[in-house]
Amino acid sequence: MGHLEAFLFLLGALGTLADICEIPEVDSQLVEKLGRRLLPQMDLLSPNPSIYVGLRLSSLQAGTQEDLYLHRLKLNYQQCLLGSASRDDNSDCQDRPSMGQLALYLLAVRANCEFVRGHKGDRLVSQLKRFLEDEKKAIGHDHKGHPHTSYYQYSLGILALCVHQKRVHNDVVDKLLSAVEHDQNLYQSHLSVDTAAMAGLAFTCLERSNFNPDQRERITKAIGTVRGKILRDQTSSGHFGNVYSTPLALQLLMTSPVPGVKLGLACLQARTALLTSLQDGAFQNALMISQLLPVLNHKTYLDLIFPDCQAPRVLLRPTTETPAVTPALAIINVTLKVSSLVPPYEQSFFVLSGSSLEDVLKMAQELGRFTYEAQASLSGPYLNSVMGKAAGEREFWQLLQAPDIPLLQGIADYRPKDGETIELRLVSW
Ligand code: B12
Repeated sequence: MGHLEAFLFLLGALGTLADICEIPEVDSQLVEKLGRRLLPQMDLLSPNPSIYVGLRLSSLQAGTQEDLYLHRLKLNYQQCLLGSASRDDNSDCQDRPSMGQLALYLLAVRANCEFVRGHKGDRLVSQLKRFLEDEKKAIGHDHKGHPHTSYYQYSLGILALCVHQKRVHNDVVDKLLSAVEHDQNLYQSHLSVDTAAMAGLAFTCLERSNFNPDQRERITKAIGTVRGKILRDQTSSGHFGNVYSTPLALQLLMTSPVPGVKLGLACLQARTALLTSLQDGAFQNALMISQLLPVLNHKTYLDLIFPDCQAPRVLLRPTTETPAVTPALAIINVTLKVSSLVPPYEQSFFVLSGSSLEDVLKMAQELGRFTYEAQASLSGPYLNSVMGKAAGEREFWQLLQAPDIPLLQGIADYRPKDGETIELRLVSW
């Protein structure tokens, strides 16, 4: 090859590289440390399907603990979703799993290279289809309504059916397509990066499986739209949206190249940003870890179409090491504020440094004048009521660092700093 040809070849190779989102290898010890944080979570009472999916798509495994976990997931979801008799027997089954939880459960089954089958499997699939039909009705013919859950869960539902090779009705897909198409026209997009990524994963699965050939063109266009949105939402630090939406965003961007876009560079910047966040300890929450682990193993939820259950994975062992330095105990001052209610509430508390926001809420409740309620979710405790005022439909109690910075973590994970004021604000979404 002459010099010119070699130069052109190199240019071509670099051009192709620029179109591909690849995440270079991350230090395996760092990945293991992250994976080990899931182990104690796997002993908790209600199993979390996202943790199982995350582990199976990672380079790590939890041995027999993992098999037991899947067994518990199956028992739990089948009992809670099928048949009222078994529901009475099972005290773990307080709430019926939502559409998104059922979808995640089906992803977990597929992560073990199984297809849902038999009478029970068919009933779960029918149930998920029914959930989607109900949501479709809630959105309405004119697309003016909203799903009872969210477009995130709607996308999860379509994705789960798709990886199980179950066809989804064109009408159901149409609602998600319309949500993305209408969002595109808005100056400020309403779909979060997480939701856009999940919708993109669902569409890409449909595109690859060719399940909805009549809608193929719209599906391909919608994939381009959500990818474009995610790339536009890259921050100066490199994250797509924020640190916690970056894993799902990368999952989508990794699925296929985008011609003419410097995708490779954007993904490298995201990887660097993620590594910095990892080293800063940003990933403590099990659900967030479960969305990140596949990315660090170059996998995405689309790998559940044809999962590789023989791939070697490193066995995780619980750590025996104790923290090198015990942080000095200090007392800090945190102020809690609720302005959305009459009369407003504001009170300062002295708590140990390192306390979570949940610890502060508990203390406020114990001392009187303040009450709250939280409900368990796959992400941890979700604050749903403050001073007896429960968030209504499409409302939520937003957590803010006063005056106006929304927190990126929930009440159990966020640790206020000395002198900080935390506001709980009832807002619509
Ligand atoms: C939809 C959504 C919401 C909706 C939920 C309502 C609804 N009807 O769906 C709204 C807009 C209300 C919301 C609120 C918040 N959210 Co949100 N949310 C999501 C999203 C996009 C999907 C969640 C979902 O449906 N999962 C699938 C279902 C099957 O799982 P699930 O456990 O049953 O779902 C429930 C919980 O996830 C819960 N929920 C939603 N967000 C959060 C956040 C936390 C910390 C907790 C404990 C629970 C929780 O609502 C879901 C529906 O009931 C995720 C994205 C993601 N990557 O996971 C972000 C996400 C989980 N949310 C996040 C955050 C930070 C929040 C807030 C804390 C923001 C704030 N500053 O107030 C609040 C929660 C405050 C509170 N009261 O406790 C972060 C969490 C990061 C982390 N470190 O854990 C994520 C990852 C988004 C992000 N990239 O920043 N959220």
